[in-house]
Amino acid sequence: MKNPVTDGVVVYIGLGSNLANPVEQIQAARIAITQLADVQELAFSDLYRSSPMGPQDQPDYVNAVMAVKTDLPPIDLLRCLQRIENNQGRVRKSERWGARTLDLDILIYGDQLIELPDLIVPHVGIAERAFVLYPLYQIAPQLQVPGKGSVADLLERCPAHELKKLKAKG
Ligand code: 5RY
Ligand code: CA
Ligand code: CA
Ligand code: CA
Repeated sequence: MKNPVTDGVVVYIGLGSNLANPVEQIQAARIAITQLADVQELAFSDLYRSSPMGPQDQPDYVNAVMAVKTDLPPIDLLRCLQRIENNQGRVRKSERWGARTLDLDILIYGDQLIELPDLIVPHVGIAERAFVLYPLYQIAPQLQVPGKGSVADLLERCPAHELKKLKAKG
């Protein structure tokens, strides 16, 4: 029998959407992730709206971060998250970093450094993205990002980018 206190790895997942009612997309993704077997929700940040980083010719994003505990290996978890993206109507376009109904990123997987063809963890953009660091700091202010330092220090050094808190997650 598995012990929920001692078994599994703590994983931080970034959620983002800027199409087809982003708030509802994020809420639906939260439910879908929590309903995965072998994944339990530990914490969920508020929702934040911000202008797009990267290509600017797209709608504002809504972002959040959740902490889960899981027994799934990183690649298995990635495949589950990609299936949820697809189920919520994500369409791959030729333009890099274009608008999407749902983007789910594994930000941090325990204390692991992962460099697989499909998966780099900690997430490559984590230190430069206020839309990741702010909600991450909200749910894990003491967290150390493997190989990169504390979330608090990363946030202090992150280029300013205005985030608007949307609503309590309820
Ligand atoms: C930069 C380039 C590409 C930052 C830079 C991306 C989101 C990036 C986004 C999101 C917001 C993207 C990846 N310099 N902007 N841009 N939220 N994703 N606000 O989730 F993030 S594309
Ligand atoms: Ca579950
Ligand atoms: Ca992303
Ligand atoms: Ca992604």
